[in-house]
Amino acid sequence: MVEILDSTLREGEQTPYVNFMVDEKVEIARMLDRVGVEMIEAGDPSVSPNVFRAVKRIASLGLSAEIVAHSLATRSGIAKAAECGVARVVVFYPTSKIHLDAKMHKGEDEAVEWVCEHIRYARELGLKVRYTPEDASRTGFEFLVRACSAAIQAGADRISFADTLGALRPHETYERIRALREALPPCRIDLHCHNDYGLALANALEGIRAGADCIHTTVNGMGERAGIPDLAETILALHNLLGEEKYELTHLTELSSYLERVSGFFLAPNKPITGVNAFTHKSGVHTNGVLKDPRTYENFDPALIGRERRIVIDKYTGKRAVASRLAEYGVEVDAGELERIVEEIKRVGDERKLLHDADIVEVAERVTGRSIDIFPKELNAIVMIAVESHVYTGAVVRRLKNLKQVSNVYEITGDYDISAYVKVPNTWDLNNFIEELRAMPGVKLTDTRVVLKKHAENGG
Ligand code: HCA
Ligand code: CU
Repeated sequence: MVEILDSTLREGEQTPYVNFMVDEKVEIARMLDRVGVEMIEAGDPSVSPNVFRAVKRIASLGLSAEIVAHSLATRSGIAKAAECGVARVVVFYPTSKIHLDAKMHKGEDEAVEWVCEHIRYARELGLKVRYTPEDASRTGFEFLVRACSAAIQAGADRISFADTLGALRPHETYERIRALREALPPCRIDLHCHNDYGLALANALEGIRAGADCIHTTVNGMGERAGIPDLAETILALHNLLGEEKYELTHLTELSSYLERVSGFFLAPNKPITGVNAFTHKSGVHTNGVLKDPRTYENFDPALIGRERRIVIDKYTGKRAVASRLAEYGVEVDAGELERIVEEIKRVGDERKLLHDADIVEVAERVTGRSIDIFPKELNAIVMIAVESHVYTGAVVRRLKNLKQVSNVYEITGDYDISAYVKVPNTWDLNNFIEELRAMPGVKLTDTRVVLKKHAENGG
């Protein structure tokens, strides 16, 4: 049965310019546990005091996932991992000639001896051990087998085959893992595939097919350079292509958004599964197909991961999509009108970069000669309020909270002191509300912004 180790908190934090706060890490670990990943690599406690704190806290949460600490093959690193109370430590040490020569200045025999000594130390401290031969994919096969076999002998029960540079092609990963599986004594094999040629997930899937047990992922595919396989893509591939249904798919979108928010590392729109365009259809041929039967251009229903299909209306769009968009606004048109509306959309589309829904409705109005009222039944606005300097802000807040039009009130920094979220039936009522507000004692100035579109709150 395939397993997933998620390393967002370790490899993911190695993404350039990304640093998580301890509380954020705890939240991420909880969310990963809800998804159901088997292992969470929480960090290398030797990196900094806060990484140490985060690993320790995550280890104490009582999550179902096994909590793993990463460490170089040093006694102090392994001791720190044990202090954090994790179940497992990773002892990582390179095996490729280039890494041994350039970084470690060690020969092969010395390297094996060093690794085994540290694995034995970790076992003495009561830790389970995964051994990672760093740069395994560029290591001579015979030496790789020798190093891994010795590590298993010394007490490691897992080997992470690290394609540290993402240098392999899928068929090579298959062959390498196949041979490794046959050559090694019983152990679990993890696949840590970097994405330097965009082949990480393909490599990982080939590794599984060849008999490996576990795929390493990060949320949003974060990590050094081009990162490693994305958690959501991996889970959907396992679920839909390999029939592995044990993971909870509904949290993936939320987890990805949360990571974007706390990391400042944003996804490309065309990113599979979690990118904004992953379920958006544009050309007439595609939208027509999808509206007749979504299976024409969707591998699976986006609702599976809590997402929605979107259809873009512009010069590529056909009649069916335009009719369906107009129907969303309760606008019905006959066949002749529809034809002319689509023609007009193509003409307007050639002149503009973006067509908004309002433009489409305007075209429909022009073509049909009917006025179309698509304004929402409720108007939402954000009203910013500056308070007189001698007035206590809290007093104005209290008054605002008693007004039925106000749904939320915030005290804020900047030129204004208060921001209120207001819901009224129409512009007339909004105007009256603002007048009332201006007359309120203590209110010096207001600034009102009408909300055009409300998006779901980040992170649910
Ligand atoms: C690194 C180490 C590592 C380790 C992978 C693992 C790699 O280069 O920072 O422990 O499975 O890619 O080799 O991330
Ligand atoms: Cu890595």
